[in-house]
Amino acid sequence: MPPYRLMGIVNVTPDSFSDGGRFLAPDAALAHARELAAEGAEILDVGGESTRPGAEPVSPAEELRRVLPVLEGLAEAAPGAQLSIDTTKAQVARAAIAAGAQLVNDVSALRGDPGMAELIADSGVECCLMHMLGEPRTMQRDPRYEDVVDEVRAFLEERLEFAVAAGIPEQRIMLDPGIGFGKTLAHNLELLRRLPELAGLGRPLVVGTSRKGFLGVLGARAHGHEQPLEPTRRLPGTIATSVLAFERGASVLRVHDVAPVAEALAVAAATLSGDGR
Ligand code: HH2
Repeated sequence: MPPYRLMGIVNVTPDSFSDGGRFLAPDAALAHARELAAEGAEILDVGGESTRPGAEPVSPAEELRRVLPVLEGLAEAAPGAQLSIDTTKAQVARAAIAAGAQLVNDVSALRGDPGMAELIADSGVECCLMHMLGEPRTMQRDPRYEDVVDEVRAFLEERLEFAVAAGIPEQRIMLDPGIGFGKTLAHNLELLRRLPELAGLGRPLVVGTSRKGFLGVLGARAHGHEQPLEPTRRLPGTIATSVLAFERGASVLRVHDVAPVAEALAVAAATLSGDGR
């Protein structure tokens, strides 16, 4: 068993920053998710609401209309994969769990919906708690920290305590620094560079850099261009940061392009362990 897991991103949205609209039809999303599972995604993260900077909120009914057929289809079509629901709403999570989701990926870290913690505690599923400064509509307007790593660490520690106090066993909780969620390029780099400080919290770390804006900026600089690279051209940066995050303690990598990241991580893990068999 590799010392990491890949979480494949299944965005059933018209407006996600990198693949909005491509997989809005349930059949297209299902086919895409099956492909990600075949490429090595042990977790499939299904989301019906974009959290890109500036995104407008979606109603629970609309979110459910998008994600439920995909989760129901995947429960049959990809029985080996762990299904994750990317939502901040308890109503959406409840129906998703009934349809087969075993993990709730809550980018609000249980702050978005007062019913979410109890639902997760009672239903026995796992959860991922992510750091975000502000909310998606406004989070990239001049985010500031004294020390981003210290502040993210303190936040995650507090949310972990909150979740445990609400009845969610610690073994069912993963933590995520929330790359790109209310963070500048420098903040993202600092968090990745000092990831071992977050690994010190003792829970598995999820890291999602896939195709994010800071990789567009750094990638463009590498070519001497001013305009950030388009999201679909950010795979080299996604691989570099995913490998480094793994080396610094991440155990789940959330990515759009599963096959190439799986290959890069296999090589990185073999190199680190020296095990060529
Ligand atoms: N990033 C996004 C969404 N959900 N969840 C976790 N735990 N960690 C992340 O870094 C994370 C996340 C944003 O990426 P994407 O889903 O591709 O975009 P969008 O929110 O526009 O659908």
